[in-house]
Amino acid sequence: MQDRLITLQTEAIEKIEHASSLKELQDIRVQYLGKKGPITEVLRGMGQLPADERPKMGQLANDVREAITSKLDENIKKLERAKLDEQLANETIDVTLPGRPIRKGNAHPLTAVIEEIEDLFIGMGFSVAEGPEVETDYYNFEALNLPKNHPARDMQDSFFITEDFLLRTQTSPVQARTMERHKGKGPVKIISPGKVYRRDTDDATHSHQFMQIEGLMVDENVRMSDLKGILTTFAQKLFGEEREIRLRPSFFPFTEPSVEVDVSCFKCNGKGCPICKRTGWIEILGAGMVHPNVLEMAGFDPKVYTGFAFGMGPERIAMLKYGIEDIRHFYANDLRFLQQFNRS
Ligand code: 2U9
Repeated sequence: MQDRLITLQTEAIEKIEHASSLKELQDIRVQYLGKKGPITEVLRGMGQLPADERPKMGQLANDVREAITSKLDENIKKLERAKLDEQLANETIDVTLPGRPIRKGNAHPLTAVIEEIEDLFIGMGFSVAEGPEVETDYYNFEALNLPKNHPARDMQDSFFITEDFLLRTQTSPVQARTMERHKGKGPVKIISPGKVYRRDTDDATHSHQFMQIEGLMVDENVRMSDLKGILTTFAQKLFGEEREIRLRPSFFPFTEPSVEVDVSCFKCNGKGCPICKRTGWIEILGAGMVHPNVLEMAGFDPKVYTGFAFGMGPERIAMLKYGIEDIRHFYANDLRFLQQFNRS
């Protein structure tokens, strides 16, 4: 039995030495030290031994078990150490290596222009209002003094979804809804940015979906000069302090009187260049005094309240600002185009 134990120890240690994985070592532990292992078996045979020999044999058996256990632990540590070293070796980061440039994105040029314009009007006391893109015929047309079968309706081809619902053709319905919520009490001072839809053939200057920013101010004694003041400040903040604006008579069903608003050319300072088509002026938006019918339909008494409104196309502003010739660039998501606006 003594030899058996010694042999077992030698054999186990041998195997432990040649083990190349933690798993193998675990298997050796179970194989030799497990309940069904040979050492346990030897110990079970102890009963056949003379009583005086048992303690010695017992001690030997424990020594063998101890020897195998400590050898196992030693080699497990060695293998774990080796594994860690290998991991460290593979994972060592050469801190002298240059980092991978984190490609920082930036706001879409349209978003940048819209946020810049929003900040300008928020700075003048306007708040930003938003509303549904799927609008009712009432808010998109009738509330804006465009009754059913009004010829001006066809001016802008609309995406009708049903008899009464369409994709809004301008953000004016947001103002009409906001005025109604004021229950005939002023002041109302909002801008409404957002997507609008017109059944148009896309080309360099037209898109079936584009952005708009409209503005509205309704209160007692709001005059055209207030509109001119607000738009002058807007133009100077966006295109340069030395800019001037010019108002030309125009027509919109929802404003009376109506004007087209030009800004003095920021390329040639009004001397005339290709950007301003040699006129010295660039048209940037339309505006006017809110039509009394529109005030009335929204619950405001036109004898007490007056208001002004304006509307602009952010794409047009961004194209002027960045010298972009084709409106479709804004929607094509071509990184070569978008990366030009990196403000790194
Ligand atoms: C209410 C009353 C009046 C909004 C206005 C314009 C003039 C205008 C154009 C700008 C570029 C449309 O996208 S565009 O081609 N818009 O010129 N918009 S006045 O007038 C309103 C709006 C709401 C209740």
